Amino acid sequence: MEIQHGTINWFPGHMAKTRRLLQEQLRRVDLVIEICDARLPHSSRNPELNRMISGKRRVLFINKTDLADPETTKRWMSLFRSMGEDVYPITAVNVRSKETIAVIDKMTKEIVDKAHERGIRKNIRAMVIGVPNVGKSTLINRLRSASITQTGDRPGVTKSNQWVRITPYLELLDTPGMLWPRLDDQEAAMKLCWIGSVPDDITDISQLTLSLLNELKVFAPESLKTRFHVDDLSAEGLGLMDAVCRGRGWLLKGNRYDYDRCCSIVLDEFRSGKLGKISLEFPEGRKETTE
Ligand SMILES: Nc1nc2c(ncn2[C@@H]2O[C@H](COP(=O)(O)OP(=O)(O)O)[C@@H](O)[C@H]2O)c(=O)[nH]1
Ligand SMILES: [Mg+2]
Repeated sequence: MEIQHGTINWFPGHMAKTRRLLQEQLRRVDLVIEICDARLPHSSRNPELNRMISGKRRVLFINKTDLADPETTKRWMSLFRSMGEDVYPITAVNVRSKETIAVIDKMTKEIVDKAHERGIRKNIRAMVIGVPNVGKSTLINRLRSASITQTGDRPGVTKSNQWVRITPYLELLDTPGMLWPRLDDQEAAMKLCWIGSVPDDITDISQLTLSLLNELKVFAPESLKTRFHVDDLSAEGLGLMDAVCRGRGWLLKGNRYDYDRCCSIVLDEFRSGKLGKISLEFPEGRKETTE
């Protein structure tokens, strides 16, 4: 098998369109809800965002906390809070809707109160943004289904303008994921591939899998032993993938290793949390670089 070591760079035309769309909608929203991935709280945040939404009220939801190491997530929360950010951990697939809506209410209370003083009942509009695959649509859908159950509203009414009513006074706007034009940091770019924010087909899947297996040796060696039955953690490069194939019995005719199967299953098991709660980056030493 040959492994391609290409540079990951991905900014299709529709992303530029997405950026324009977000900029247009920004004027109409009271709050920006940014979502990032708890396994990658720094690198799954779009660095362009600060410029785009300066002056807007914003809140950060760290999602997929079920897939990340809880202690590491706590440390990220402390770092972001120490920098003055409003940040809350969530698990969108199992969202606590009351708590989540309470956070949004708290963030927009001042606007609602001011309007109330003038005798106006303010309808709050919040835009949900983030890189692809962080759980934007899941969060909105789960909050919406919770509200349907509570209000007896009819399901399945798709709104053409994508605004989704969550409560009588709150609407959320789902948006397409947005990456930034230059993925300068290749290590971060690779990690964005692992969490599925960059499509697999723009990079070499075997390079992706090998680099993930190498990372697991450092951050989650137990998962290699228990899940893939790799005993010798000193294996490197293709040797590591061979060991995984042997461990799980992924063999083709003639005892050749089934690398295709290996790549797809390793990535799938990592993404679905079967390898454990694994954080891919840590807050220590990040203060200067996180804006
Ligand atoms: N384990 C886990 N998976 C999640 C969570 N939130 C979303 N997902 C999954 O992540 C994938 C992408 O979610 P989606 O809402 O489409 O992301 P979007 O691209 O940001 O809209 C889906 O397979 C979701 O089921 C979460 O809190 N935990
Ligand atoms: Mg979506």
